Order: sequence, then C-alpha cells, then structure tokens
Amino acid sequence: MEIFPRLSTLGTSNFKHFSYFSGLSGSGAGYWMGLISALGLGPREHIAIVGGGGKTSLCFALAEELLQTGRKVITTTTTKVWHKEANRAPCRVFCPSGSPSYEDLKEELKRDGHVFVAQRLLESGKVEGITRAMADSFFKDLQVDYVIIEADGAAGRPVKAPAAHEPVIPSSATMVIAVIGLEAMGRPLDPEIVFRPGLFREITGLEDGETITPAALASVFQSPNGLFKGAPDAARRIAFLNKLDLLASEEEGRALARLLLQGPHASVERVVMGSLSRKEYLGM
Ligand SMILES: Nc1nc2c(ncn2[C@@H]2O[C@H](COP(=O)(O)OP(=O)(O)OP(=O)(O)O)[C@@H](O)[C@H]2O)c(=O)[nH]1
Ligand SMILES: [Mg+2]
Repeated sequence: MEIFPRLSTLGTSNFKHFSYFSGLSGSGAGYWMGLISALGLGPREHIAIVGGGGKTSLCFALAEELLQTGRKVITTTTTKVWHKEANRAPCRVFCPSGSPSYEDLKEELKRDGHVFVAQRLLESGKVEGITRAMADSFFKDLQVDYVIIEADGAAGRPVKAPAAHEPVIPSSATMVIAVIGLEAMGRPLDPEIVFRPGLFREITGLEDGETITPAALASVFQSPNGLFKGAPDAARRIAFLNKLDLLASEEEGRALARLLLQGPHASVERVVMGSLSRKEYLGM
C-alpha cells in the first residue's frame, strides 16, 4: 500500500442569495443551499455517482463540505479517474495488491479526514478504481462515515446512456446520484454532447440531430436502462442537474425538475439543480 500525504484543501462557500429560482418553491426558499442539505444526506451514507457532466466535481465538492463538518470521507471510483483528479484529495492511498490495511487507512482518515483510495496508477495517466466488494467493505467493516464513489464514465460529455457493464454500483450503496450537465438541453443529439449516442437514441426515441428536450432527458433518468440502472432497490435516487450557469434561461431546467418529481414516471426522491462551479445548489 502506498500513501501520498496531505495537500492543501480547497476553499468553499455555502449559502448565497439565489437568482435563478425566483419562481420555484424549493425547500431553501431565498437561499442557495450547501450540498449536504440540498442532497438530504444522513449521518452515514454510501454514495454512488453516475451519469455525466460533473461526477468528479460533485465527488470532491461533497467530500470537501463533509470534511469541513468533521466527517471522515473515503472517495474512490469503481471505474477510472484521472490521476490529477485523485490529487484533489488531501491524501491518496493506492493498493495494487488488494485491499489496503484498515489500520493504516484509519490513521490516514484520523489525520487528513478525506482519503482517496484506488488500486494503481495506469500509464494512461488514469488511476484504476476498486471493486464493488472493497467499497462495500469500507462502508460496512471500516465504518467510515461517508464512502463516495464515481461509479460511471461519460468521457467528458454532459449526458450519456449506460452500456451493459455500466454503471458499477456497490450493493450497499444508500444513495445513487445521477448527474447531467444542463448545457445538453436544447442542443442537437450529437456524439460531442452525448456519450453512447446509440443507446441514448434507444432510450429517448430521438434521432441524430434532433433537439434534446426536457422530456428526452427525463426518460434517461426514468428508463430501466437509463442512468439509475443497477441501483440497489433500497438506495435513494437523486437527480443532480448541474451547470445551471451554462443555461441561458432556467425554465427548461425547471421543466425537467418538474417531470422528474411530478410526472407519471417520477422515481427520484429529490432533484438538486445548480452549479458545481459556482457552488450554488437548490434541493427540491
Ligand atoms: N460551467 C460549468 N462547468 C462545470 C461545472 N461542473 C463541472 N464543470 C466542468 O465540466 C467538466 C466535466 O466535469 P467532471 O466533474 O469532470 O465530469 P464527470 O462526470 O466526472 O466526467 P467524466 O469523468 O469524463 O465522465 C469539467 O471540465 C468541469 O470543470 C459547472 O457547474 N459549470
Ligand atoms: Mg469524472
């Protein structure tokens, strides 16, 4: 097991007056919320993040907010992330020959509060993630407060549809957060916007070049083959509509939130809309 020591942590800001949601009756009326309250996190959670358009950003923003409230956090991936992304954690632990020593991990968590764990560094510049079973064990055996997993890949696109082997969600996940980047809204269906466009077409019924609408995006959250595929039955499902800063008008974001919360196929416990870049969130 290799341990990489503390880097400086990132700054944050929690509550700001909101400007986008004047017409929405969100539970944070009048104020942006912090991520912990917007997501409705309990005192311990095993969180799998799927989709595109902000998974890594959400993973580290959430870890940072939890760390500031004194919680112990393991971030990791069941797929791959860039090494430079892993370096955002105050401490990184690599365990190429299997599970890391829990005694050492406990020491690192005591010292730094937030540890990123992966198997090994790859020549591509990515790091290879851990197995579902290891993530389950961190949550159940190590009893760390929060395990946060990037459990899917979208090759930098804001939206995707999962392939057969995706996402990779551990069975003890208590919450699955499906992320999209709202800049996909109103854009034509194109491989630059959509990862796995063929599967996206199957789910949404759109053809190449057709406009991506709120209804099409709602179907990607709601289809059995969509973003929440493989989520454990007991896990709460949250839709995270990110990059609100890139939408000219929030109306289409609101329309999507309404479909997800009130439509005939509503299946998410809550919707969080906002911007990870601006650290502005509203939970609905
Ligand atoms: N404008 C804007 N950009 C954002 C926001 N959140 C994330 N980004 C940027 O969007 C890009 C993708 O964000 P990531 O967090 O890497 O997304 P991801 O889902 O992990 O992407 P993959 O790992 O490639 O599937 C990065 O360049 C981020 O800096 C946001 O709220 N607004
Ligand atoms: Mg990522």
